[in-house]
Amino acid sequence: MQAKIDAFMEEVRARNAHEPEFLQAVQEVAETVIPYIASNEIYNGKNILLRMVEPERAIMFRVPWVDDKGEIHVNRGYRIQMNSAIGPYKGGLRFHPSVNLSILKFLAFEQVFKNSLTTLPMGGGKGGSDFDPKGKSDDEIMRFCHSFMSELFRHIGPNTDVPAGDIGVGTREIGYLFGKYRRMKNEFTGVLTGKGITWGGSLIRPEATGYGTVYFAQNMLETKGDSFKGKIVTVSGSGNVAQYATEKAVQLGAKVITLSDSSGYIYDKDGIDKEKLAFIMELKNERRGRINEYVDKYPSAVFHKGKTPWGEKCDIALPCATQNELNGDDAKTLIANGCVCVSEGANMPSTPEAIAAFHDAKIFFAPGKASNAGGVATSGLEMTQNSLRFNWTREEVDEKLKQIMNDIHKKCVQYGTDDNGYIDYVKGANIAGFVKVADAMLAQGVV
Ligand code: NDP
Ligand code: 2IT
Repeated sequence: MQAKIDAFMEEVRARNAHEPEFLQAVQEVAETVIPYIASNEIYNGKNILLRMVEPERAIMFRVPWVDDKGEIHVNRGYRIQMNSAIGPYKGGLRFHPSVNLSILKFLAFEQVFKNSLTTLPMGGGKGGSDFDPKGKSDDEIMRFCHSFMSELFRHIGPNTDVPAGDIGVGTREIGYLFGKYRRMKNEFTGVLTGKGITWGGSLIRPEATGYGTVYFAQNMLETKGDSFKGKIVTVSGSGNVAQYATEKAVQLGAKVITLSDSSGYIYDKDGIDKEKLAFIMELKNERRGRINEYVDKYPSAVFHKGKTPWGEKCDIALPCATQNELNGDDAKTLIANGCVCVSEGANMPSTPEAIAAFHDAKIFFAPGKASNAGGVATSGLEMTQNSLRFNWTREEVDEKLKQIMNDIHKKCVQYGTDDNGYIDYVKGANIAGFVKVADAMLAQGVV
């Protein structure tokens, strides 16, 4: 079996040699899905996985824009349309200086499996730009978004490809992108998700990724009769996902002791309560400040410059910042400190060495494609509401989100339970995500 996996990876590596993140994401899927294919006759000899690692389309374009001083800049824009076998391409846009083809292909590939797991009819895609929103004025952000959409608009549509937010893209950016699309197409359609509430957005979409990550962790804990009550939780990041993961964990009775950004992390031994979280939201979402400002406001907290939170003792860890932010040594430290549950809010935050350590220690580990699927699932619910021209209440959307996270958990248990009873959520998510897309691809022939 290992020889089959190695041969497959060799072929993928030869074609995508300079794409380490993409190869990392594919390797993880190959290791669990290739053995499954081998033992399931219908998928044999169809090269389905080889077809799935090749984007249906990858678009790359110039994004010129003018700053407040009148200087002209050029960034690179992308949209990877990975797989549309089960629905229109769906996935976020990331604006961050690290964005490149490898990162967007890994994200688009993960998105195909994640969207399949949500039970909703959505294919997978991802896009973005190496534009750095940090330190830019509102007007500069608007001009950049308008320029980006003046090319992207010809490749997307409510039945073709429906982008949303990701790192560096929130409601403000979606607003500017939507405005430009609407003007260019002369259409008001559900072409983007994460829209504002008065112009086609869904209640709970801002909360959905963070809430879903906690709901999924709750599902895992419940398999052993455990819960969030009284637990110590470390969270990384301080953006959209981290904020709402913190909110839900606190609501469920946990104490969240850390948050971070790319400059370091804050440790608050008293816990980040509702009032402190409101401060973080204002700091990050309105003033666009840095996390170290937290200790000016709450002097009993400590800022650890240039460090990640994984050295702090906790019961539950929620990595909600970015890929490969938690390595093998971090995982070993977490385990040694008694951590029993890791639920990924970010995409691929744990390195392969970290995942192996979690599996060896037999603790609960949920890969992002399962545990952070609540965001895109609620985007799917936004699309449904747009098509119905109707809005559901907060309670209705939250209930549907919970149900979807339950269903994803059940599927992971179905496909991921090992002979010794340990639930390998990586295997479960990969196989369950694969089956739906593969069956659709088989039914539609070689297209
Ligand atoms: P935001 O832009 O709102 O926040 C990102 C946070 O992560 C910030 O605190 C940022 O710090 C930190 N961060 C980003 N890059 C790095 C880095 N290289 N090193 C350290 N910290 C970093 O993004 P989101 O909260 O939306 O996204 C966070 C993660 O969740 C991403 O992996 C994203 O793909 C994933 N995700 C998001 C979904 C959504 O609906 N938004 C859905 C599913 C997954 P700083 O400000 O210093 O850059
Ligand atoms: O990684 C993700 O799932 C997202 N950034 C959300 C995508 C979406 O279409 O809502």
